[in-house]
Amino acid sequence: MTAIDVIKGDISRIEVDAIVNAANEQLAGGGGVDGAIHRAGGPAIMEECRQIGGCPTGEAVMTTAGNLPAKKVIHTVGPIWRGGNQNEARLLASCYRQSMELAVKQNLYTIAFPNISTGVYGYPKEEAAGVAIKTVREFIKKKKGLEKVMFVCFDEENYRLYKKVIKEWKQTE
Ligand code: AR6
Repeated sequence: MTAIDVIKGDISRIEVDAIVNAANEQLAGGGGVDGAIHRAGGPAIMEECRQIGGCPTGEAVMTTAGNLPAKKVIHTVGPIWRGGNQNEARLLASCYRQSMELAVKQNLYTIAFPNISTGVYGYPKEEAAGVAIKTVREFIKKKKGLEKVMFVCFDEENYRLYKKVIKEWKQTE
C-alpha cells in the first residue's frame, strides 16, 4: 500500500527519491518553488534543464537533484489558470500522473509534490487540492511501485485544505 502524507514546509529540504518542481515550459527557472529548488540544488539542475530544452504543460521531465537531499527532481509544468474552461483540471491531473509514471519507470519509490499551479499560475487552491488528491488516489489504486507520496504545502492555506480533503476522503473509504 502507498502511504500519503501531508506536511508543511520547504520541498527543497525533503529527503525522498524524487521531489517535483512546478516549472515553466521553458524550464528557465523562476520564482516560488522553482526558484527555491534551483537555489538550493545548485547549477547542475539548470544545466540539465538547458539540455532538455523545455517541457509542454501537463508533462514531466527528470533531472539530477544536484546538492539537494532528494535523488532526482521531476520538473512538471502546471496550467496557468484562465477561468477553468481551458482544460486546466485535465492538465493539472496530467502533471501529477506523469510525474508519478516517471518515478515508477525510474524505480523511484518516494515522491514529494508541491501544490502545482497554485502560486504565480493562479489556480484556485481548493480546486487544485481536489484534483491533486483525486489523481494520486486513482493512480496508487491502479499502479504498484510507489511507497510514499508526500504533499508538501508551503502556505498555511494549502496545508489546511489538504488536511481537510484527506480527512474527508479517509472517512469515506
Ligand atoms: N516548497 C514548497 N512549496 C513552495 C515553495 C517551497 N520552497 N515555495 C513556494 N511554494 P509557484 P506555479 C508553493 O508560484 O503557480 C515559477 O516562477 C507556493 O506556496 O512556485 O505552478 C515557475 O518558474 C504555491 O502554493 O508555482 C513558473 O514560471 C506553490 O508552491 C511559475 O512560477 C506553487 O507556486 C509556476 O507557477
